[in-house]
Amino acid sequence: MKRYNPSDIELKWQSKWDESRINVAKKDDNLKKMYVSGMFPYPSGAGMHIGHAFSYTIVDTIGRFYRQHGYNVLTPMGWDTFGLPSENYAIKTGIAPAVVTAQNIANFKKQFSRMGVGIDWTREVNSSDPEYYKWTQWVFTQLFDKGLAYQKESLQWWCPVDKTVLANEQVEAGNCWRCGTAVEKKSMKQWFFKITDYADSLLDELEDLDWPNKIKVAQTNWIGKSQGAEVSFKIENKEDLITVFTTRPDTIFGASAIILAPEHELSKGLLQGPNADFAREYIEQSIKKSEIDRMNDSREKTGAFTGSYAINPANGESLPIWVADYVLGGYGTGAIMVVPAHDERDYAFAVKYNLPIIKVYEKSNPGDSNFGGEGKLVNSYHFDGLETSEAREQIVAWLEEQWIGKNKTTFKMRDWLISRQRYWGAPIPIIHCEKDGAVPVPEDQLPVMLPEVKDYAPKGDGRSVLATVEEWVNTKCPKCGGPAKRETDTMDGYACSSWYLLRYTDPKNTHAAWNPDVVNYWSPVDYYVGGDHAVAHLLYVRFWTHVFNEMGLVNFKEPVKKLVFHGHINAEDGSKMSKSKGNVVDPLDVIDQGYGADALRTYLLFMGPLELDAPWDSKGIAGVYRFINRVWVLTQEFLASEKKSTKNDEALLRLTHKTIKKVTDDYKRLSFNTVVAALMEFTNELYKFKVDGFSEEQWKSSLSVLVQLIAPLAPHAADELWSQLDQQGFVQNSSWPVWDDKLAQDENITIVVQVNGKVRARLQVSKDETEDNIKSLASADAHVAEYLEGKEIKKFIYVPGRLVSFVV
Ligand code: ANZ
Repeated sequence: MKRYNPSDIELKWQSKWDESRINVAKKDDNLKKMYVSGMFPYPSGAGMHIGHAFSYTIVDTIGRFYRQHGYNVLTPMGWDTFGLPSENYAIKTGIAPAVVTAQNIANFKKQFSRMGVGIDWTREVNSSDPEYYKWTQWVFTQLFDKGLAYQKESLQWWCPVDKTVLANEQVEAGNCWRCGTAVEKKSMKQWFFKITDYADSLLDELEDLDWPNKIKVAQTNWIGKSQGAEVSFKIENKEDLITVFTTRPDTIFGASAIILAPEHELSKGLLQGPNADFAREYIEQSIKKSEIDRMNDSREKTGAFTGSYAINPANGESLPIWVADYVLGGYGTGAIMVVPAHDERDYAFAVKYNLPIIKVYEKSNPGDSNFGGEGKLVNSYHFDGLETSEAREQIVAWLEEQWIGKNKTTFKMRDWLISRQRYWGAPIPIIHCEKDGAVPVPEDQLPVMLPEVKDYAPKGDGRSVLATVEEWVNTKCPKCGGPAKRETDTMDGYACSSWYLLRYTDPKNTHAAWNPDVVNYWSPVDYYVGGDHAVAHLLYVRFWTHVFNEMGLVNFKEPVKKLVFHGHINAEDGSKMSKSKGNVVDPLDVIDQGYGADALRTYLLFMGPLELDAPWDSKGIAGVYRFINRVWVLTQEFLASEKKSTKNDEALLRLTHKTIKKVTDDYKRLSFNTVVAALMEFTNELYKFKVDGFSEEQWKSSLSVLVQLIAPLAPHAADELWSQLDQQGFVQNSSWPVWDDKLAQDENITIVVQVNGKVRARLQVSKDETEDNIKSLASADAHVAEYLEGKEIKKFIYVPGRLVSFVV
């Protein structure tokens, strides 16, 4: 009897798949398409890690499942190659980033192949390939033409010793992460994309997306839409007005001060009297603090009185004007009215600095905290007695009549800072001309190639090393032909990843970034798989697609229909895997230890619901290996047997149909852990049936079904057994087994699963299922698990045959 030895069969089938070009996808209007992609990886020198293995196994399993259903499946791959690690390596070694990148890609490709991940390599893209970044640059010029790319002076962190700009993450407690020097803010011209113009449409479209709730919430909070009003306050003895943004104009009678952000344009000009020097120093110090520190509400509030006063337009009262660092320069108008009675931060500030605390509404719910919430107005003259919501409208209308107030919607999201003063990125395709200003590079002159340099280190003047390549910098203005200089900033890598999903559909196009017909056939992506970038990438790619839609370049707004946001795989003890701790599991080691790719893939999907983090378990992988081995051995026994029995067993038939139904449903729900469990169960049952002997026809059919059902998980073993069973072609090209509803019918019942009173899932369980089993089935359900994750289950209720309910 042949033994199951993954290393004998896996390489063989991998080359057969490659030879037959089974994963090459062609547009075919007669076929239903299915576009499945992972987030393209950064090909690091360390090679593929377990997270890659997990992510791309999910992609591949979905792809194979739909191929077996006759879909025209697209599973492409590409490389996110620009960025700091390669550049830093180049600075250290002098080896060109492109050279190292090419080596790393070759290694990654081999590794994907070893995992059995089926990829259409004819569509490979690489973001640092000039053929690719030509079109990234082209998109930039399109955004520029639409007024969506602009240059603006903005304050950046600057290290006076290293003479370089630092990212927010590179400032540690006010000091440079490299040399420890106190950083400064330096005003520099930077390029931005106007994502804020799309804040509303990005919010609106979010609602209907089939994305995990937590990602939608993260994006909603990031966009941070806030409806309120702007109100202008006169300054005593001055012409200027201070405009504040408030979500609670109904509390204007309770204002007891005005606070300006330290960086507010009026703050220094208002300093007068004995406190002026202190306030000036306070402003200087505050500007240096990071926004994250300033937003930390647990910090004690600080501030300084400017010596000036404003007038409350509602009641004519004089309000001291302060400067305080908890008011941020970049949000709203950078100025607030302080209402200590109803805002927690203002309260803390007022207590510290002895400002009046004036209550201006009574809570409708007296038990509630004083802050926030609704009620009836008091101490507010003729508005007394109004509901707060009504008062908001009336007070704004009243201020509007006097031209000092209006409704205003504000967003937390800022424009996307795209400039990087680094070498290894796509050069921003702009030429600066004294006469014509910033001129985009015309399409026929793209790409603006990165020039070759010898030394990649920034020179310390805050510009990228590109600024030193004079023959590259000095050029002609595309408009007037006069002498001009190239922009020396490169683009943030997120620009490259904001359109690669479109490029995959038409990767060889040399006339355009893509052909709309081709993109519109394949897109949007049906399943997009990843475990990171909840906000940045997943928001930017939506933003660009909204713009492309407006430009008529694509016929959809949203690039991704279903987002599969998976958890992370931790070390056996539950801690994060990290090189320094030496607890990293290398997927290729696991394969080489003899488990093979099939067991690794199947185990990765068996670890739990995709959404959840899970610890690696070496016993677990051994168990899954044994399971595949059992499928193997059973097939060998069947092949070697005399097949004496001729009777077709009704129970075996029913079991087979039930399994097809259950497994198909679970695959569709991406509930792969329960797919594996069901196939293990099926295999166990088959072993029980075999004691009666094998009947040729029925067993061939049941084993073939088992092989087809396991194929998306363990494709190599599946193809091997498929051919041993004398079936034709690859399993991927066979058609998915169908079940007969009558045979698949179980005495099943439907159990409703609630979490905190909300229905989160409906479970199909056998009517004899035990309470314990139902509880674990319910908590393993992906939709339920999402709401249980990280929570303590306070109560569990089971109403037999009807309902389970978790209270967390
Ligand atoms: C008066 C007031 C009374 C406020 C009250 C709240 C409660 P969101 O919801 O986050 O938009 N604010 C406005 N601009 C700010 C800035 N640049 N930095 C810090 N805080 C700022 O919050 C809006 C509220 O946050 C505004 O409404 C303002 O305080 C404060 F009972 O005005 B409010």
